[in-house]
Amino acid sequence: MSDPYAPRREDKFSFGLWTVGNRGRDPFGDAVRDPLPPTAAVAMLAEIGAWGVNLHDNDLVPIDAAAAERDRIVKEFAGACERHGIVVPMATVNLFYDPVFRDGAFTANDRRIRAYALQKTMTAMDLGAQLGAKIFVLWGGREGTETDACRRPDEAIKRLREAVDYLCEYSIERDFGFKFALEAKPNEPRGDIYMATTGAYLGFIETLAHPEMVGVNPEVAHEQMAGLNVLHAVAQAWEAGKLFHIDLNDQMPGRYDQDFRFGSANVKSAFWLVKFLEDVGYAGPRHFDAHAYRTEDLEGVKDFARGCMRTYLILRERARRWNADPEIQGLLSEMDGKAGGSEVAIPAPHSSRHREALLATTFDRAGLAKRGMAYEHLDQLTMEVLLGVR
Ligand code: GLT
Ligand code: MN
Ligand code: MN
Repeated sequence: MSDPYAPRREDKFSFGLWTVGNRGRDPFGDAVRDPLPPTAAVAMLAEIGAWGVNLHDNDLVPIDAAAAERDRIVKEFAGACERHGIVVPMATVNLFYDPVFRDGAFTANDRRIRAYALQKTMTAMDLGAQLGAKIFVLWGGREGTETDACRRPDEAIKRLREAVDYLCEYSIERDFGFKFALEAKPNEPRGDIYMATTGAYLGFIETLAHPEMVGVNPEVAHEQMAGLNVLHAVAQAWEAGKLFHIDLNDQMPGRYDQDFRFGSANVKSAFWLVKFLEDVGYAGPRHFDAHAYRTEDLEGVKDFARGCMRTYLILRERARRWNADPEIQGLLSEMDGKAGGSEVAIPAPHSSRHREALLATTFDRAGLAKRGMAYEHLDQLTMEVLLGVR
């Protein structure tokens, strides 16, 4: 029998060059793995059954590359993608590594740096478009502060808006067809990063000149770093029609940015997230933005990447089982109180007839308050599905 947890192209699993290429450097220790050339990363992703590869401009093209060198590198990379049947669904720009961005990029106080950040992003959009990407992620890792003495935060928001509006115009003008996906993170590398949560970005997007072109890229670990429920953030994005991309990984709440293998730290949260994405029919890339433990060699990196996909597929199978479980479905169907014989429906939209009927209704408040919800039982059934005994 074929492996039911083997990844397939239609699962749309992708990895960033910076994820499988992560060399294990951290603030206290140097690299432990050799550089993984982009073309080798593509070959490896094909070998393990992934569908796509994502990149920052400088994951592929060195920041100081001359035009001819750039063209050679891009051609070679595009060739490798084609040979191995790997697509480039998403591209992004590195606005955080180079020292020029120490005070931020789009929000930096120095207007020349803001202009350079725009220029660098447009060049990265050219690259992404050339490789076929239709999603452009913007993660403002350096857009933040250690001291709020540096600028008023509302000024930073205005600068960010100007930048995103400018980039939307560029995509329209060049006919790239990009959808921008804004990625939030509460802190690290800055003491505080502006737009700390996905919810903050959802509010910001509505103030843009082209809100229809801009959505979000929630990252599991970034919400969890802030102690938030990532499922709720993802659900709000989905409900608003703004879930353009997703970064799957894992993290113990309250710790540094761990970027662990998907599902490895909070398996129950991962289960609800996979179940949600599958139930609603999210059709975008399932991108793993994580990296292997520092203890690993190249084989360990493959184990890490395979593990991300396999855990997703196991959780998907568990979610289907949960949905098909008659006892679980029975509990769900009793929740809304219809069985209690109430005549009061809650229709939308508001009508005067319904309003008057509702105002005239006598509720058995004490009786309603007594009803147990059976969520203990439901959660235990969930745990048993998840633990494989059901
Ligand atoms: C960086 C960060 C990620 C972002 C990437 C996109 S780069 O590794 O930690 O969360 O998604 O810029
Ligand atoms: Mn990310
Ligand atoms: Mn992260």
